[in-house]
Amino acid sequence: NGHSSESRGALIVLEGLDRSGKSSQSSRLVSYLEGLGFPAELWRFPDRNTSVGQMISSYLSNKSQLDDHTIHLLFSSNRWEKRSLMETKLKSGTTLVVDRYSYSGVAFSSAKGLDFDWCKAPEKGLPAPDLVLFLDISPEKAAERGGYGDERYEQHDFQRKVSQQYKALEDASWKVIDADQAIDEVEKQLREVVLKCVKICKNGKSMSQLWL
Ligand code: Z5A
Ligand code: MG
Repeated sequence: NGHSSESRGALIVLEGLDRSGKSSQSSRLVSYLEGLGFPAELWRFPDRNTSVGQMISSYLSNKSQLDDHTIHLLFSSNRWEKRSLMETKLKSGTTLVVDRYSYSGVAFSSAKGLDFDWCKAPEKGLPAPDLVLFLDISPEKAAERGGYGDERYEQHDFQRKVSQQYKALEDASWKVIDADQAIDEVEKQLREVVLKCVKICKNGKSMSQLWL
């Protein structure tokens, strides 16, 4: 009815295994939205620019060792430290296209063997995505793309476990896209759902909190 509802930007998250195409597609989506006149920004987690992000970066590149629980909580606090800015941007009408979010947090840590619900707990109450675009690809196909680098987690059997944990997180906000298609075809399919979502949020869909 337009009385209490307020126009805002959409929180759109891209998830998927390594090399599934998240970073490529995130930046294409931002250009697409900007081209249509919708304010949009590209975000990514981990945000390696903060001091917490630098600890995470050092861990990922094997320059430091951390207990599995500790690194899990650092990834989570890296999202919490960006929460108020995320909310401010969304309320001001900017759509955020986010390369990885809490789903990566839970999928990677639980794939190591940490308790699934324990992994979800610190994420509860973060801004809930309006749309999660899951770029679906097998670990084998993903590995064919330029090969994995030297970072922790970039190994075959581990990626398979991550894939299983992702499946356990799927809910109604997810749109699963076959990521083993040509890059332009994936983009085309993403554009369609993203535009729909941005329009719904602009028309005042209320914001909600993750996993509460
Ligand atoms: N992690 C965690 O444990 N907990 C958390 O809370 C969070 C993250 C947030 C770093 O993340 C690690 O942190 C990550 C999860 C963990 N672990 N690992 N490994 P990251 O975001 O820095 O991860 P990444 O290594 O940057 O992901 P990625 O390898 O960059 O994948 P991507 O972004 O999905 O793919 P891409 O860069 O867009 O594309 C990869 C290549 O494939 C590239 O050469 C493209 O040109 C090519 N490509 C893309 N699409 C296609 C198609 N459709 N066809 C053919 N080729 C393609
Ligand atoms: Mg990436």
